[in-house]
Amino acid sequence: MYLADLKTKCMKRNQLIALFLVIIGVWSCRNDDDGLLDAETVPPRTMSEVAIEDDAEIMAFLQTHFYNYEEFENPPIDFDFVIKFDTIAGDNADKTPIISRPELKSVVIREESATFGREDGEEIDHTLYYLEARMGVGESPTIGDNVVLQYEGTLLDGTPFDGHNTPLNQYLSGGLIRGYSNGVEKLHAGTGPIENGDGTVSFEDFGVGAIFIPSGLGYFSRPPQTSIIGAYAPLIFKIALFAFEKDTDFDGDGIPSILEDLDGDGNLNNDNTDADTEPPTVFFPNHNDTDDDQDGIPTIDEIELDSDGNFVGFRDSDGDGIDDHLDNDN
Ligand SMILES: [Ca+2]
Ligand SMILES: [Ca+2]
Ligand SMILES: [Ca+2]
Ligand SMILES: [Ca+2]
Repeated sequence: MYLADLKTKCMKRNQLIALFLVIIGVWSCRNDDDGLLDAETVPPRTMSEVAIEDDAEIMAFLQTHFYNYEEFENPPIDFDFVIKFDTIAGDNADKTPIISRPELKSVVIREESATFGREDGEEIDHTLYYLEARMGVGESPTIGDNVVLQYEGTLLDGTPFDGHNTPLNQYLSGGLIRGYSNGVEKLHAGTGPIENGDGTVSFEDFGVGAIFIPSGLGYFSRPPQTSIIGAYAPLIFKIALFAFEKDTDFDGDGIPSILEDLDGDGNLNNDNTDADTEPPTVFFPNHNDTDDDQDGIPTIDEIELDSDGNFVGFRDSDGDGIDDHLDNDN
């Protein structure tokens, strides 16, 4: 049902793109508003200084907390496979801290301060930690895929700020914070959906994990206005990754979204071939643009597809090293 829904959603592409624009619009409004508001209420800080602080806070959490790894290792009957954190103290003084668990891994992700409207030109390497408490039996999605998951977001002190406790469809490059998308893509999906016979579906052997996100891969100085998240707050997301649509083609131009990450930096929202010719008020990165070079020929007519419409490869008709769909003088 859910994967089928994803397909349907792809066909309702215009609605999705409209949603994407709303999300971008929200961010844009915040950009406009931020100048005075943030200058008055939040002292401006550099990403380099905040990154060091965030990493120290996350490390301190990982050193002073454990999770219910014993339940994951020997699941009790009816165990819900939900990660629970607690401090290492008292009766739990002998537990293994998260930092020492082999399931904890990390990846370094570079982010620009310009993403948050800063003009100091900083590009900072952030460490994103992720804990795969249970590895799903399936594959991992890419940041260009539609996924089906449940999540809960909390601050480092455990205060929840957001969540969804039933299976939810998300496009991992659709306006979500980078640390979230780049963390979810490390987890493994399960099997399903399995029809339960009563109109509901379930998933089995899915991945369960937690992601520890420094604010530079989160909201940095610009948390959502209606949220309890403060400026420069590191975040934790607990995830149950059920399924994903392999090689999702978000804009329906025939190219899997992940292949529209031209610079291969794990961010689909900074690749926009025709940025110079798009109207100043819009920004359609290639994964959300059906005519990537804006030459009037849809991308889908400038690439190689098989008879079923599946992506086969790119085309370079004039042999200048630039593929046709990115070459507006071809
Ligand atoms: Ca990119
Ligand atoms: Ca574009
Ligand atoms: Ca495109
Ligand atoms: Ca074109």
